[in-house]
Amino acid sequence: MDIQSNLGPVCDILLAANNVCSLTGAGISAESGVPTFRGKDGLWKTYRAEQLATPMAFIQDPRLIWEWYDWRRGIIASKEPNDGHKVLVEWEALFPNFALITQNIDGLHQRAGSKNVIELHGNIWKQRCTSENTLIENHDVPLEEIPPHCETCGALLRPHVVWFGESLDGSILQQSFHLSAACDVMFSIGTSAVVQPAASLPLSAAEHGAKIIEVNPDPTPLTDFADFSFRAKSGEFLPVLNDELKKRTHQKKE
Ligand code: BV8
Repeated sequence: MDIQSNLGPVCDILLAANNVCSLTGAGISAESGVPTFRGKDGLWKTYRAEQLATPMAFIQDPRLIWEWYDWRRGIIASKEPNDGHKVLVEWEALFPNFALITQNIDGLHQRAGSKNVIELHGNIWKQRCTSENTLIENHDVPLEEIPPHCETCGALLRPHVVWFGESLDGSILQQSFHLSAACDVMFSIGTSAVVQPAASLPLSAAEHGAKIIEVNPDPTPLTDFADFSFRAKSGEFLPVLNDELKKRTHQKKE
């Protein structure tokens, strides 16, 4: 889809919108240097993420799984949010109601300055006691102890993330589907749109009449359902769209 000729129509839709929602995936952090989940850089040792991000893998070898998360934490801690993250921070103030729903666990949206981030799959900087279910936040890089143990009861800690085969937090999921159904525009940014139930959010938005805008260098299963699908990197495209939006907002005020 040609960017220049479609910026105008997209801006018109956004400037008329009250509720704007954005679903992000690993691709929005790619330009920060964080490996995506399924990209060629997504491998660790000889394992694919889907083999490691499961409860069974953790039960079988908690040390291996924590080594993987420790490696990811080290990479994320050394990177910075990119211009794509920063545009979404601006949109919290620009639109009357802006909702940011992310599949990412890297915390880069928060580090960029986004205040209200709905984390569907948890957060790599939080750990949960496997016995008491208590939550702690820990930013040590590298981790002092692998695998880490609860200081209160000594039980194993696990990453506070949602693994494959695990259900998402019911209230977070309900809130996300409510926001998707209520929005006028839904962005799908940097996600391969294959992981459920997150991938159903833009489809739910479309069913309720929202315009769908996808930003991804590659086509995805969502592409055919999108009103606009830009073959672009989010860190490059979002600032271009944001500049055009601000120009038109300024013109509107004159
Ligand atoms: C659930 C946290 C109910 C962990 C993640 C069989 C058994 C059990 C379950 C299933 C099953 N079959 C299907 C399922 C459901 C399963 C699922 O969807 N599987 C898929 C793979 C088919 N889902 C679940 O299990 C979910 N739970 O359904 O519970 C249940 C319970 C029991 C039994 C059945 C059902 C839980 C899913 C959550 C899993 N946890 N992460 C961790 O991170 O360690 S998911 C993981 O994938 C990440 O969170 C990631 O965010 C997410 C989605 O991936 P993407 O973000 O899209 O990343 P990806 O690499 O795929 O794509 C990146 C994209 O960016 C690409 O398109 C690329 O082109 C683009 N890109 C690259 N550069 C840029 C860019 N875009 C823009 N700019 C750039 N510069």
